[in-house]
Amino acid sequence: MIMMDNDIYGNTTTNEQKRTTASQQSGAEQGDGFRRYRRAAVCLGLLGLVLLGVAAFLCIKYRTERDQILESYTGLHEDLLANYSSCEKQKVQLETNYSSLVKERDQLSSLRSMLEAKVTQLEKQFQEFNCRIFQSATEDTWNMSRKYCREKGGDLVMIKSKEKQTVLNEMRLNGWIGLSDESVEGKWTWVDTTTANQTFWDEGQPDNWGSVDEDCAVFHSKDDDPPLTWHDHKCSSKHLAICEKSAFQ
Ligand SMILES: [Ca+2]
Ligand SMILES: [Ca+2]
Repeated sequence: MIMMDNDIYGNTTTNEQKRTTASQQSGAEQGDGFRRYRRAAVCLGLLGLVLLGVAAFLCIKYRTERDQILESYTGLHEDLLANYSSCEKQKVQLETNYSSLVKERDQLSSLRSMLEAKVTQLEKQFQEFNCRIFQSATEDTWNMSRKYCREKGGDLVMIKSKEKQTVLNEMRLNGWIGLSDESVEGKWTWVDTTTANQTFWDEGQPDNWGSVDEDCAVFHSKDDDPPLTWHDHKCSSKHLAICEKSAFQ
């Protein structure tokens, strides 16, 4: 019986030891599992933080770039509007200038037609006088101007009628005419030696101005009617030549 008790006691102890060992093994396993779970949780937490940080960084970067693009677009839009406004103003200005130029062109065209008609009329009138009028390009003395006209087949112009005087004045000519009193003071004669019976001296002319011997006649066009345009000048002074020659030369 005693042996049986010992056996029972021994078995009980062994069983308890086994349970204790099993319990310890189970506790150790639970501890390991808990640590693995904790490490896994920590890793997941860290991963989550990393992902959160990356997401926050990407979000900030996206917003920054978006703001920069919007700002750039706004600036570009304002520049385009400003350029468009400037172009519109230039367009209006160019249209105004164009209209002004067209108007000016039409006026000039009208003036040209009028002048051409006037020239045609004057040429016709000079054909009636059987002469053609031309001028020198440079100013010279009376004698040198007469020489110029003669070398061109003509002479300094003679004016023996009011009609011719009027036509020359309408041509707005200025220069020497073929009239002088060099031979006899006060006796004005034409280059063909005839005496000037009908004259068109300006008011106060001839006057030998300043007691200078002024012996040659100059034609100065003016708007007065009748056109009194002649002045006596020193023959050595310089003016353009008003020449005439036969219309048939
Ligand atoms: Ca004189
Ligand atoms: Ca004079």
